[in-house]
Amino acid sequence: MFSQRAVDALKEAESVVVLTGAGVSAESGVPTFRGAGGLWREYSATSLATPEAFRADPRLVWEFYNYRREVLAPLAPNPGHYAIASLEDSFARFTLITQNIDNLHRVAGTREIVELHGNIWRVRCTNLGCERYTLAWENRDVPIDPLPPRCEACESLLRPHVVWFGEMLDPEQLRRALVAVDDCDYLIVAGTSAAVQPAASMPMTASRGGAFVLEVNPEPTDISPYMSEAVQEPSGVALPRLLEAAFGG
Ligand code: BJW
Repeated sequence: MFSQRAVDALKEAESVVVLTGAGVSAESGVPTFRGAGGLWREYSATSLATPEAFRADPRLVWEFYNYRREVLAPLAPNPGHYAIASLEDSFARFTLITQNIDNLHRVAGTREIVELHGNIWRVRCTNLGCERYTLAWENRDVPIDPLPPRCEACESLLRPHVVWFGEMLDPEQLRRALVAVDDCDYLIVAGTSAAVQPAASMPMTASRGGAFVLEVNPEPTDISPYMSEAVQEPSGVALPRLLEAAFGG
């Protein structure tokens, strides 16, 4: 349960950032990456979520992402996603920075979103010279077939529009995130283990800048001791309650 101080600081805030990770979608049925039941417990991250893995076996990597798309297709946002969407219109400036690729924040109605690690429903070309190299487009056909899929424009391999380990984040998405974090006076960090850079550093950056930083996670993380407050509850419970306490629902 959060303190009155956390509620009052939110009411007074003008520039709010919410940073989310896989835990925010856990109550929708999306598997997290680390911890019990996490994807990286069952599958090898280095064999499936690196550019080297894709170069070595694009078909295997596409099979993994098709499987993930099939798991995600029927899933819907949960009360945590909706609480975040409701926060957007309460502040002069609001940015959601998500590490999630599942699109559920958009489905819940959040408009100002930075997708730091991409979007699993988007596809782009691997050929630097192709117009579709940077232009990702949405493909919701599940599964993508035949594998591995090829670009209609240039016949090169297509890839999921996600950020793998060792890859640079999209510079524009990262720039928007860092500007928002620098500017904010309140940051909610929900459902992330804060194990993956550069997202993991953002709560500390906000804290050093003087923002109130509220962590929402049923488990303590490495950054918990440095937060203004850490609430050990599921985000689908804590975030609607925070919204209710600050704005009466
Ligand atoms: C609940 C809940 C409930 C459960 N309610 N909560 C500096 C130092 C050291 C290393 C690096 C560094 N800078 C870069 C690196 C390398 C690397 C990195 O950080 N490695 C670390 C593992 C050490 N970073 C990168 O490679 C990044 N690129 C980059 O920085 O480029 C420049 C560069 C490269 C190399 C060297 C130096 C610079 C790219 C990172 C891309 C991450 N990609 C993935 C896969 C995306 C595609 C896919 O899905 O397949 O993104 S990995 C995976 O982890 C995914 C997630 O977005 C990301 C974060 O995970 P998240 O969301 O935190 O999930 P979990 O499972 O870890 O945690 C869930 C949490 O929820 C838990 O705490 C639960 O308790 C909680 N929870 N139920 C609320 N109901």
